[in-house]
Amino acid sequence: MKVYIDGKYYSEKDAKISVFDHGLLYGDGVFEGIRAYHGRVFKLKEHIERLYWSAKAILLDIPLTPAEMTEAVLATCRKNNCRDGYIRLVVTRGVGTLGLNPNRCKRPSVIIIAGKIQLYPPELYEEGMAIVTVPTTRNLVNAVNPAIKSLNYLNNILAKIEANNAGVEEAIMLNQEGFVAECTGDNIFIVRQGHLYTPPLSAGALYGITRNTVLDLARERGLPTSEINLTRYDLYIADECFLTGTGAEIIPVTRIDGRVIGQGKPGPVTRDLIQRYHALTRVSGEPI
Ligand code: PXG
Repeated sequence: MKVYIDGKYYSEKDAKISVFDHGLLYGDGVFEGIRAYHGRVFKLKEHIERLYWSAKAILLDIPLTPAEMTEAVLATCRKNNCRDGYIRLVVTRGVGTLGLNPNRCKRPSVIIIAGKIQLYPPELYEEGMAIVTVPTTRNLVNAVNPAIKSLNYLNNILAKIEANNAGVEEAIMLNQEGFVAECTGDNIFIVRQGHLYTPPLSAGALYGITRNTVLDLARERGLPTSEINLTRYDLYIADECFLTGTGAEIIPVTRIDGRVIGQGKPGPVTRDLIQRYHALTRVSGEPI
């Protein structure tokens, strides 16, 4: 594997950054997780756009234009013969001093890794997944806003550990008001009486690209959609529930906090959206 760092390619062994990089010292940086399918990078424009939004929010000047960044991602895929895979794009604040002041960091570093994704076990896509609500709440929107895809994922990692401790793969995180925000690396949806619901972004969630794609696919299919605050009660009485993310795609949820959701198996709307999503990944994306 060849890893892109600041315009050069390095072998996996030599792909290293400084211990003085504030990305490491303080989690000061931003990232994206992108998928390639069949020789095309899916939703590349949207991922690049979100990367620059995240960077803008933390006052980080990315040393490449969005067009140069797009080309760097595609070039890294070509270099690695990556046709189906997972692309991790990271921009760190760069090398600085041991103080947290970012103005000591001269130049942000850009890292692009074109590798493989580790998905949820395949049987969970067939049978559905059990998830639980965890005590760790989503970050406040007036702190590090959860809309920023920053290198500071410790809050989500704590929630993931709490899910693992409960014997499940994913956690539902509530916001400070007690409404459902999202999961640790996925957005959440429910279906009830022929209507699709997902929490509004203001509940404290990442502006998920798969979330947007699913809302589009649902509208195309004539399924009414609403972005409204959801409580745990709303999840429990749903007919169907699923999670969306670049890595997970669309994964059915059939048990929440010990309550069986709907019929206890992936429902018809979820299965239809999964098919539509796969169909879209087969035909769209930026050619590598
Ligand atoms: N919420 C959070 C907190 C995320 O990190 C999503 C929602 C889904 O967003 P997208 O734009 O991907 O639909 C994410 C994204 C991984 C992995 O390795 C995680 C994500 C994406 C790709 C891989 O766990 N999270």
